[in-house]
Amino acid sequence: MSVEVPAGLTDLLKGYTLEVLKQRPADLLEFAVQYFTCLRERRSSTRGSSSRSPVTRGDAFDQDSAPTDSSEEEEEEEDDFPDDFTFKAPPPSKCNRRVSVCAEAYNPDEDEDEGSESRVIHRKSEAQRQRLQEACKDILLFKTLEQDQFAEVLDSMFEVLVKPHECIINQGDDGDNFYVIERGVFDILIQKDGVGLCVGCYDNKGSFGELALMYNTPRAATIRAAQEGALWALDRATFHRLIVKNNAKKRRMYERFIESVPLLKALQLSERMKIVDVLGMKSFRDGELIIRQGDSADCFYIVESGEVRIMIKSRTNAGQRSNQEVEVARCTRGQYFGELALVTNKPRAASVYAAGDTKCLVIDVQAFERLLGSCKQILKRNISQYEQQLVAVFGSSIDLKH
Ligand code: 1OR
Ligand code: 1OR
Repeated sequence: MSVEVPAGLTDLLKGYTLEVLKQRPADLLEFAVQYFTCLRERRSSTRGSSSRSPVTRGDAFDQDSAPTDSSEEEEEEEDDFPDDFTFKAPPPSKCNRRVSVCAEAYNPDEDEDEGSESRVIHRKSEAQRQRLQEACKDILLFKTLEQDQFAEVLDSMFEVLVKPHECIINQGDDGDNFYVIERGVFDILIQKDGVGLCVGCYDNKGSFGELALMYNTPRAATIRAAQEGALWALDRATFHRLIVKNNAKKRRMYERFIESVPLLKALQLSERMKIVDVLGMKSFRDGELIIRQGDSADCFYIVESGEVRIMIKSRTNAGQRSNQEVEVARCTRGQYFGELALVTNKPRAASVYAAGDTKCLVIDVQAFERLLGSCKQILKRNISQYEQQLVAVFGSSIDLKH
């Protein structure tokens, strides 16, 4: 029995399949409805006008406005599939509840329809799984998850390969995914007076894209690949279900403690809670190295319990650094360390070890820059005290701030 395949069917299905593979939607049926509706609208708008006027349906649609000749247009009409048609699925309708940038945290407990039925699993090869695990092992937002929640996060993540200069996130857009960096350098750009200003970068590690998903705000920055790279993405629904819900728990756990940290007293409650939302917790055993003098810095610590020893390599008579370490200070509950290298943009000035079992809250450098701006004066004042101490201990005058 021979079956005639209607003209255009193959292209129609191929287009849909390609978009599914590219965008990996959580709900294939919902995506199909959106995709084909959009395609139909595109077709009627093309038929309705002799020229290819772009469809204006907001951010969700992205198209090539390259002009084509009339013969091509005829061909398209025949198979019902315009070849300049590209489709970007609009985020789920919840995303339309856009609020202002300084909004309070979105309350996950109000969300009822993000239950386990919306679970997405992206199959991975053993090699992919290992690369994913390696990329995620130091991600602070994952540090306070239970083991099974973390496993679910890993199951839901999917690989995204990026080309040089590709914008992964555009400032002002709605949030779709949260990204963990496997490899590559990514610039952080902020629009100022119509110009994109580079305010920092991620160098082969870290994560971005959490803010729009946590607070239901437009993307706060543009993230652009400086070179070819690889990312792991976590879709918005899974991020809400696992990370944002976990944040509600984190707030309950750390609210009191964070309020008691002297450094953070200058901040407003909502600012302190934003710190809680992005912090991670790390435990260290007695004697474990937390920071190594001379290393480059990517985070800041607050001691939650236990104690740490700050050790500096002493100098020889000739002024050379010897291998002998001298204890110069200790930090206990509520005190912080690891700010100096972030403020000065220099390598770590001292090594830090756990003295007994110790727990520290950890904030990454981007969140430090973003959230602790108003604490910088206090930080700088305390850094001046290090300098005086340095002279007292080593008899040399070193400016730690520059
Ligand atoms: P998002 O979902 O808003 C853009 O999408 C992401 O860029 C954002 O989440 C953060 O993960 C990341 N200010 C705002 N967002 C930043 C910043 C940042 N850095 C990284 N992101 N600042 C730069 C700090 C070095 C403050 C600039 C004033
Ligand atoms: P960091 O990012 O350089 C090591 O990483 C951290 O140790 C440093 O930030 C400070 O947070 C912390 N001199 C240098 N670093 C110190 C000192 C210190 N104390 C704590 N840190 N001095 C002790 C002053 C009481 C001067 C040493 C002679």
